[in-house]
Amino acid sequence: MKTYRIIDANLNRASEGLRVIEEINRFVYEDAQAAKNIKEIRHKIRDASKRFDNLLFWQRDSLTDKGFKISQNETDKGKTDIKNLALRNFKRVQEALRVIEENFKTEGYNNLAKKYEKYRFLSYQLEKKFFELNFQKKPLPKGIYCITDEKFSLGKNNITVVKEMIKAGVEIIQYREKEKDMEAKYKECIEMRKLTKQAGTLFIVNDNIDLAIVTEADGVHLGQEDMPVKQARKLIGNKIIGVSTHSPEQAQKAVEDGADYIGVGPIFKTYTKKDVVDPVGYEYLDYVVKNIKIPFAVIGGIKERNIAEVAKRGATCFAMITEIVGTENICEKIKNLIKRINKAE
Ligand code: TZP
Ligand code: MG
Repeated sequence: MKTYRIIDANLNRASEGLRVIEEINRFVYEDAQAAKNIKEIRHKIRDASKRFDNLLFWQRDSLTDKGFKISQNETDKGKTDIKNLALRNFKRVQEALRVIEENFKTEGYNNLAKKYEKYRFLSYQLEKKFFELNFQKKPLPKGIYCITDEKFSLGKNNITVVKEMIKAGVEIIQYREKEKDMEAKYKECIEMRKLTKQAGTLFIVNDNIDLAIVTEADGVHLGQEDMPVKQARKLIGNKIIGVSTHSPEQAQKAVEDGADYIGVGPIFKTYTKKDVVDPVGYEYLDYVVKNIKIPFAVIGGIKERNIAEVAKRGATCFAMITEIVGTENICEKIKNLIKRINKAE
């Protein structure tokens, strides 16, 4: 009969652990789908042993539980963080499910034990998904890295342009807008974040780390005059930090400081950026290909006519402004650019 006391305690443990995870998904990450998935398994765990409810209830005697005294006397281990909290609760759920499974087996309820085993495996999957989604940084995608700039967008607004980029299937978009005030930029970023999230496109904000954080972008792109990487890291946690570099020294420093990727350029002459440095040409690109171990995106004057050449020298991610935003048919342009890259390989 004591087995039912164990099962009861562990059903509670599993449900409570799931509830903690559910709330983290709901309130911290505002991920309604994940919260719903957790809630479903929480209910299934309860429902599966519903017919034992009475028995379990009568076996319960929480106040004389020796474990209760032990945990009450445990000293406070200090502050933890959300990641740890979620991890601990996933483990708690899995352990509890294992205990339920084993105890139902002892009582001869093998099918029920199998059910709890299934829930345990489901919880491993949910755990993997949770950490992938919220904590694992995606590497810099290969291919086209789109950057906005409304004044070169042939009269289209930034949102329209971003919708076309998404439609073309690009995997990363950077919001770069030098002419607007913070409020206008904030509104655009909020809208773009929504669109890119739905599409699964990485969304990076240029220059303003505060804007990147409040709009829940995937990361920030910093120039040499912007906030240093080490300080930015303190604010943005493990989100993506990209840094513009123009020389081997800057590249080395970005790596040492913990940047996730670097911009390499301007490869060619460009009139898009005010006070831009002279083209670095292929010499610096060759250096990066050979010596730098983090991902990089080439930038500056990249066009359909020269992209293959740059690809042949070892670049795999190509950042562009005017070649993409300054064309009538963005989808068509992106298709053509990809064709050129693929041919160069
Ligand atoms: N950083 C180095 S060059 C450049 C930036 C932001 C401008 C790139 O624009 P374009 O139109 O692709 O040459
Ligand atoms: Mg900048």
